[in-house]
Amino acid sequence: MSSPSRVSTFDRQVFSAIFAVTCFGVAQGAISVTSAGAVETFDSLPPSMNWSSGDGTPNDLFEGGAGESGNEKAQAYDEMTNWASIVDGVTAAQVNGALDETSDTPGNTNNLARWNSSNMGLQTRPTGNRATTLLATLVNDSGSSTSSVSISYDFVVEDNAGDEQVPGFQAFYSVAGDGSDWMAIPEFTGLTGSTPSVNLTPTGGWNPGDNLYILWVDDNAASNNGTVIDDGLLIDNFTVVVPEPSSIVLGALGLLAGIGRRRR
Ligand SMILES: [Ca+2]
Ligand SMILES: [Ca+2]
Ligand SMILES: [Ca+2]
Ligand SMILES: [Ca+2]
Repeated sequence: MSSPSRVSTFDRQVFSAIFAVTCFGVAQGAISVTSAGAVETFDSLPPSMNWSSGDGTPNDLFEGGAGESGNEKAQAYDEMTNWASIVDGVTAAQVNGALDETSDTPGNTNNLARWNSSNMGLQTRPTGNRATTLLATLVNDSGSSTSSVSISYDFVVEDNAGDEQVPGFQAFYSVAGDGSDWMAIPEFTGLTGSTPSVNLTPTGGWNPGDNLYILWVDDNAASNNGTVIDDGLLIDNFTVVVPEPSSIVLGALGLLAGIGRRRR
């Protein structure tokens, strides 16, 4: 027969295990951005809750319709000037498929974004679709609301012949993730090589526990007389920084808010 103290120890162990699993589950739900920020170096295939791509179903918006030819898909967005109209209504849940994997360098073509185990980064090089999507899902674990969040990464373009109809990525961010609030990120859009950085200022701020979604869309280039002209786009060392909450700054903001309320 177990003594009461042993049962108590067992209970504590069970509780600890449940607590650990619960915490682990929360931490795995998205890229955790603490007050120290976050850095993703892609040493292994990231979980789809953090980094994802289209789910590859035939009627997915970016995959193209089942009755659409390869050329029709590749040409679908070639004249597109308003990419915001394409992502408007797209939910984060529609871009929740796992990344594919490859070790080829330069990266070969695929309809999904991939983790490259040779260069330890994420890549896109579309084929067989309208565009390839890459989604980063962040969560504010800093413990504070922030009005701004800085994001940067290393960006490499492989086989850059400069003849794509829509070069580089079209990039957007969203807090809601329900398709209602995508905002363009010009600093990440149309690039053909650089280390981009941006300071995002989400409307209403970024509150503790909220997600922040970054969406990159890579147009599938229509072939030039049968020649594949799609560049390979590579992202590495994805870095997120949130400003340190300062009691002086918070105090000043509170004061300004108070003044604003009195003036209304
Ligand atoms: Ca890396
Ligand atoms: Ca492209
Ligand atoms: Ca295209
Ligand atoms: Ca193509």
